[in-house]
Amino acid sequence: MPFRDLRQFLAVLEKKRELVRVKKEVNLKYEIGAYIRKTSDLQGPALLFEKVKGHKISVVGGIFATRKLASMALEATEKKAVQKFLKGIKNPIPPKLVSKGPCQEVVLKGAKVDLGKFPIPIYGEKDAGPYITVGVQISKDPETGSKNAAIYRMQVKGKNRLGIMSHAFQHLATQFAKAEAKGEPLEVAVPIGIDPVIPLASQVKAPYGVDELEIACGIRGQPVEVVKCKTLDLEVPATAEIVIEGKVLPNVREQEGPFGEFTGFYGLQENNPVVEVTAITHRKNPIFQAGLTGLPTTENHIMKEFAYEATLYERLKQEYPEVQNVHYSPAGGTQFIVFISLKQRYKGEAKNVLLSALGDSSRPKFVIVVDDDVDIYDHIKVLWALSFCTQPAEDIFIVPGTAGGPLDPSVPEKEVTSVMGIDATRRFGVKFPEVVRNPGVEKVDIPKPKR
Ligand SMILES: Cc1cc2nc3c(=O)[nH]c(=O)nc-3n(C[C@H](O)[C@H](O)[C@H](O)COP(=O)(O)O)c2cc1C
Ligand SMILES: [Mn+2]
Repeated sequence: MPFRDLRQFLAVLEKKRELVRVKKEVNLKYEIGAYIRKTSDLQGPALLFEKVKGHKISVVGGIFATRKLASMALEATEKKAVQKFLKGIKNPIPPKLVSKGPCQEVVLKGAKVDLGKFPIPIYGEKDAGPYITVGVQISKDPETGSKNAAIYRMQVKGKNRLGIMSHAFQHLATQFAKAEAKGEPLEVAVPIGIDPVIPLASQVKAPYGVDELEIACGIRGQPVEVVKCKTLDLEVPATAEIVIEGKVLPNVREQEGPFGEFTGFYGLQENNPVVEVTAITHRKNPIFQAGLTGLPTTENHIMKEFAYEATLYERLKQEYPEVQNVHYSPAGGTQFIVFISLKQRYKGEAKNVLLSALGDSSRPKFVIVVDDDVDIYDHIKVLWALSFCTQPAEDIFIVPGTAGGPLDPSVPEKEVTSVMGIDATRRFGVKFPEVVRNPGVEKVDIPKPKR
């Protein structure tokens, strides 16, 4: 059964000892960020901050801090999570409109809107201010009405004012450009604290016009119940903890950032669009969801893994059925480094797979293809194959001047990069030495040390 809301997921995490309650009072400025940083480095658990200084609302953070937590959100094993995603991508289901939902138990409009009443953390030392980092921005195309759901960070700038950062190639930016050309605002609804499948599904690189919320419903195998917003012509998940309703203002740009980016570096300050908040609705005792972005690994990276892997796997598999698995390393921000395992059938196939993967719209920078006996989820094993199966002069190639991922501080020109393909499969068609094995290792059960 899919989760009805965030709370059901948190209850499961707590039962499985993957969530702990922080009883100590914590500060919104840096302290919540520091806690999530530490738990991310320690590989979990998720954290529920019960006492936030100056606030009655509790904060949950780090619920996607590890791949295991993300797979629990999908109610799948780590191995099956990609398949579950594919099911959702191939079988989207429309959400179900209902007349009311707990997310609107409290409705704040007009002068009652005050973002300062919500525990929105400041994460990084040089961040420009408090940031909403795991809301899901729901919006629609001003001409066709097609919907979109994705995550774009929002900087708190006042009681009812937020900065929003959507890269030009993202779908909200495309919708906003159309609205702005007509001199109109773009409505955007931001549910915070929802069934965790939804933020994960929002990371699918779906074609423009495809609603990622329908993909989430497909992954769940059941529609998400949605309610009409109070001040916008949009619908939001009925069981959200908090919903921000607002409008991206046409012809307004303000400085946004700096913010500790997914690259692990601070991004440049940019002039970005501004959202005027028209209403905030919430449950009676809402939980605010925090989420960390920064030096890998953070939940920002984990959240993208299954979605990106499912999309690239599906595309490559159609061209090269011998592809076994695809893994985006969080070290590369879940974008810049891709590992692929291949049951190579003919000479040169690994290089063709490399060329195809390097041309993917997710814009990887380094792709390594290994044989199918190499565990691509284990960096040591991939680097082992690189060390002992690769001849740099023959197996590595570089393509200069391709369109690259955003925010890469190493590029000489914005979003233009060289990319590298590495064939770390064994030399094809010649006898290669056997891998050392220790018989019976799978039967060994190490006794737990007594403490
Ligand atoms: C935690 C988190 C924060 C993100 N912040 C941003 C952001 O501020 N701006 C942005 O353009 N993309 C951001 N992304 C990536 C987009 O959500 C992602 O690329 C998504 O697929 C875009 O959807 P779209 O293709 O519908 O535009 C973020 C992702 C995560 C997981
Ligand atoms: Mn989209």
